[in-house]
Amino acid sequence: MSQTIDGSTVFWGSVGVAPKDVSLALWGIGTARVFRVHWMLAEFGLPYLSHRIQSRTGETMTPAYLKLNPRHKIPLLRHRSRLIAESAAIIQYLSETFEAPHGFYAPCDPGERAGVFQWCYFVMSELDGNTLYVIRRHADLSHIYGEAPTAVESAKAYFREQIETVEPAIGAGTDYLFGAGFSVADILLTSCLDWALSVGIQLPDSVMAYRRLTTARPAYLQARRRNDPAIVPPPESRVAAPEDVA
Ligand SMILES: N[C@@H](CCC(=O)N[C@@H](CS)C(=O)NCC(=O)O)C(=O)O
Repeated sequence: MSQTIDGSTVFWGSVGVAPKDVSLALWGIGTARVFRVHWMLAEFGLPYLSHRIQSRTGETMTPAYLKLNPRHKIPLLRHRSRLIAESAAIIQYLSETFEAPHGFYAPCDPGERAGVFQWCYFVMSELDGNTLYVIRRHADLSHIYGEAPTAVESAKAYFREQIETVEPAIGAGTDYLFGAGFSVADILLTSCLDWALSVGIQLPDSVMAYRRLTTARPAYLQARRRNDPAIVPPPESRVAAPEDVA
């Protein structure tokens, strides 16, 4: 269920919850990093305000936004008065703050949490930072960061090498990273697989099968729509902007 608050804010809600009552707001749409948070919120069925700002449109550089996030990045989450940046930190925070739905793996034991962190940091450093973002900087954004075809090719090769290390955890692609339990690490990994495919990196068969498993989740499809800059929010109703989002 959704309501358009104004041209740039949508309330993704649930029955019986009004926009003025929600404690969560997310800034950002349109990128793989932001998508992770929409996906997590959809998995947990949490109502939130979605401020539909995009990167490289000037919207992350306004004085109002810089006050919220001086690093001028999306995603940014607000939960009550707390602001949290960094997609991996945001989804981990949500998994520890709200009750996990059935089948979601969000352990409390420090050793088990370390297992989740291990995958999260691997995905964020080896796949996101060291490879996919290098490709983005020196291919799509080469007008800003400079052309570096050798760096792009070696990043693609490195991604292929690193992704092979995931295979023992996912079997033939029939398991999530933690077996039957879906976790924040699966959200991070799948977002990087989508990103890799979009830049022409071929993935092993088992990894493709794993991706079919994760992307068949209803929350993934919901989040794709919520993250899509092209969707015109469904006009289920139009309501006045709460003070919170002015
Ligand atoms: N490590 C950060 C990366 C965030 C990031 O780089 N966001 C980009 C869009 S994907 C952005 O906001 N760019 C706008 C800018 O640099 O002004 C995360 O995972 O959240």
